[in-house]
Amino acid sequence: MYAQLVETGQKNLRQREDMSPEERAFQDRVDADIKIEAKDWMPDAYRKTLIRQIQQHAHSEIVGMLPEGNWIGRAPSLQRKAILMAKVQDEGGHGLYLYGAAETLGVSRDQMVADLHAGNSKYSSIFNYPTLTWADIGAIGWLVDGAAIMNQIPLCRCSYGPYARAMVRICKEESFHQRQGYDIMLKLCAGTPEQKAMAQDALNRWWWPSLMMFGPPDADSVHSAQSAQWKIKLLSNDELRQRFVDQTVPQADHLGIAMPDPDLRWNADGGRYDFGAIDWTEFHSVLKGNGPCNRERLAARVKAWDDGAWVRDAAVAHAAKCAARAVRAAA
Ligand code: BYC
Repeated sequence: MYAQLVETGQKNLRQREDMSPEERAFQDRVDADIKIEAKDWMPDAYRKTLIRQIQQHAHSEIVGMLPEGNWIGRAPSLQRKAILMAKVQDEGGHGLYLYGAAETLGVSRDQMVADLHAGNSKYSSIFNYPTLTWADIGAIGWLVDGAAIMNQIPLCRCSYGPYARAMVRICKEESFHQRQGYDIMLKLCAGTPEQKAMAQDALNRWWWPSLMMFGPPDADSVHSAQSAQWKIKLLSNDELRQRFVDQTVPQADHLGIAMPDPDLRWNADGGRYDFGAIDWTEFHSVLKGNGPCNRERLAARVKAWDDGAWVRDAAVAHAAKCAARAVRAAA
């Protein structure tokens, strides 16, 4: 279902002495924290790496609308419904900024969508899990958006200007999303025993997949070294995962619910929480297309694209009519 790894044409880190003069000048700009812009010269592998990452990110935003959109019609109050609708629309907007940023690198939106639908481009593993109860909407905002912010704040400082600038706005909106999720969890945890049990059950199911969002351990992360050299990645998968754990455990304590990890404990010497082993077999199985909802998610996206064909056709016909009218008026 999925391509296993995207080929960027570069297997090893390029050493300075192996670089062409153009590559050296490019690396110097990156090292000096000067943003790379769309029209600047860039190594082909840098361009391909960014297209790979930004389009996966865009797809994640769009596919990420599905599990939450599933609860708009069942939100427990008008206010919760309005908030959730706004959040899901925000995610659609994030997808558009990101597709726009990827287009500046020379790939078309149609190509990116075709890659997603053909299973040639990934989206975040997290969106292949189901939203079974209203508490899952709280857990997604708290944990999934929380993990997303942790990963995305450093991207606001990444070397590629259009991506970095898109991330600034996205991060502002994500922090509202995180707070609305935590607010749902606070309400449930202060409610009846049944409501608190729902919150605990959602935490149990979303905790480990949220930790997987940061990607494989650094030792197994094929793209990290090169992306770090190019300042696409400013912090490693494991560093970000650790920061997320350290930030989130006290929030669970405040809610009065327990992390589903018997090995979790405060490490006073290290100044961090040690946590249990992540099930990487599950992660790789989800990436291969075998998560609980992979097929459903892709089918929903393909159906939405097919159902929207008439809108795209109408927009193209309207644009052609306007252009013909302008030509006639100028004649
Ligand atoms: N899921 O060498 P690595 C959101 C892939 S949206 C699926 O470490 P890299 C939200 C990776 O792509 C959240 N695949 O890769 C939306 C690579 O495969 P390819 C999305 C994953 O790129 C709506 C292979 O594994 N955020 O938060 O250096 C509502 C090897 O990995 C995953 C972004 O996309 C995964 N979890 O680092 C609510 C942020 N992890 O491409 C919330 C931007 C790894 O060779 N992306 N893979 O086929 C990144 O920061 C980086 O791409 C990653 C991975 C840290 C995710």
